Amino acid sequence: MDKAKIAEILIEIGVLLELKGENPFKTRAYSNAARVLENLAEPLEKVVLEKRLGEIKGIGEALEQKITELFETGKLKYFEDLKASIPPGLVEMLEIPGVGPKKIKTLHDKLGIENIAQLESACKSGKVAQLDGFGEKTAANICEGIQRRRTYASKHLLSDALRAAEPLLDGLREHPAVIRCSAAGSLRRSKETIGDIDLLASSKRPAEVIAFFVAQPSVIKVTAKGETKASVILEGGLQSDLRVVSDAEFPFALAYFTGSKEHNIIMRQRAIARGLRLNEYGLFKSTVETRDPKLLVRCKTEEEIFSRLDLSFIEPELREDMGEIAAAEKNQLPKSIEWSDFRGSLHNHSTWSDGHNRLEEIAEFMDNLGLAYWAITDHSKSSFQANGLDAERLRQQITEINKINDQFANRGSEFRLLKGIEVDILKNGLDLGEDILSELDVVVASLHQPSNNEIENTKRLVAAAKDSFVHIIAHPSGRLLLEREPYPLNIRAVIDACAETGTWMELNCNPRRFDLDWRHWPYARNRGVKCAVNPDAHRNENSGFLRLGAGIARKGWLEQKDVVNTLDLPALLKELRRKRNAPETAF
Ligand code: DGT
Ligand code: CA
Ligand code: CA
Ligand code: ZN
Repeated sequence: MDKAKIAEILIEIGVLLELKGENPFKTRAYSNAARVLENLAEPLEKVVLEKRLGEIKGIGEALEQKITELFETGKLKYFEDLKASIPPGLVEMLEIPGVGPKKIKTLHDKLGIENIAQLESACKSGKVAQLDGFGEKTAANICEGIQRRRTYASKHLLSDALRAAEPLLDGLREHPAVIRCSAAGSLRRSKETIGDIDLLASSKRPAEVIAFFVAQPSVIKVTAKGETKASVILEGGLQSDLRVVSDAEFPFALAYFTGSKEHNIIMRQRAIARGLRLNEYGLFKSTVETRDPKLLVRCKTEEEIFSRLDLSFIEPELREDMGEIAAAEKNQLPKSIEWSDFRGSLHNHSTWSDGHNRLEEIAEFMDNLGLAYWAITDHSKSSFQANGLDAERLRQQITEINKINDQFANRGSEFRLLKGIEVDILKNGLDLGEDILSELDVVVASLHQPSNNEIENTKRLVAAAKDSFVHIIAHPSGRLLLEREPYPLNIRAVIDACAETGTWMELNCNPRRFDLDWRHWPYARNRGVKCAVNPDAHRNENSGFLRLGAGIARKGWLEQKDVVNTLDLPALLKELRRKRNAPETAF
């Protein structure tokens, strides 16, 4: 078992012990040990083999033995016994936002609550509000959290759905009985969260394709299986539907099952207005519902279907009933950005704060990817839990980056790290002063500790946008998909402030964020606000988020010219200098 997995189990043990009401020193020892393991400089294997675990600060004899057992066997009897001694309903309650082990223990001890259903009814009957340390507000929050969890449980992150879908699609593509295949549904539309994975294939031998699909290694349960369609549950709990159609039907089925439902309804009406019928089987010369092949208007591709309805091709990401059909009619659809348009990224972390890679490693990696620049924007000092930088350390980092850039220049490479910071927006302004900010190439500003007051949050973000040293407002809403709602904010006011001051807004493309939401981008774009699609990378592999970010940017109707990190380095540097040189009144 590797050390990340072991650390995870240690953390879980700490939580379970807290649920049991063990003393806080004992419970904290486990989370401390987990952190120590994660930050271990040498390979765990070496330390275990040389029996030196016990010598490490934060790991006593008992922990040494447990870590060794996990490392060697992948199991831990102590952990299994501990889990078995706690009702599973109590552990499940931890998934409710704002409900921690201490509260759960109180609820269990005082009200005998053992699962989420009992907790919900106790909240509604007012029993929870009467408990010491709870109150009306807490009870209401718990209720809301339970409801939210219910909706979230049926949704999955785009990144998780893609990871599950790709091997399935690869398998279908190579299958001899498959003619064409594609993802459909919300996955093809690149929605930020996915209900289920819809797959479509065309074949003359559908039964073979269905049999192949349900036998895939990632399938843990087959929930429905017919001649031409099947539904399965995949590892991780995602559901996937496969439909197999004839190749003549394929483009129509693809258009239909790509959706969205709202988009389909308008397309259907458009067909009817032309004396035609559009459904999953075809486009028919008929005034009544039919699937009669003699009436079929043959189309080999989706493009031909759109064209037959006097529309230019609408990219799947745009099919959300956000005005795309009216725009397609007038040939005014955006020329969607492609992920290969990106030249770099403007918001990322290194080991100087909470990132996992050193500056040199980052530079090498991004240069090898063919990118032209990569901004290092570690956290500022107020984010002390993320080891944020003060002015002094930031100056050291600047020196370090200059050195690395010189090395690249000396070997004739044009790749550059950009010097930057992700500066916290505090109640009374930015976390760092102008003297140091002025030495940086790029300043990204984030609200990491919002208040629960809309006016207050809006004021802080607007002030940051007006600051002539801030280039980008990062993850403006603060949401975490399926986890945390946005903080209260007047987002239009923030967009307007960015438009007036020439400040850029981030489309943070960490798949848990995708923030600013794609639904706001058409407004921002119309106001002239430029977008930075930023992976907010904490490790080199996170550069892959850019690809997901392109999908979300396309949903936001963004084109290459709207996105600043598609600029080449000289053009980008010029744009970065523009805001600082501009007099405040110029906008
Ligand atoms: P999801 O799975 O909740 O993330 O969202 P979708 O869009 O993938 O929805 P899903 O899986 O229920 O259905 C896939 C597509 O099938 C959907 O986008 C449009 C089409 N579809 C499903 N039901 C209907 C319907 O009742 N009417 C129409 N016009 N289209 C439908
Ligand atoms: Ca779906
Ligand atoms: Ca479906
Ligand atoms: Zn960040």
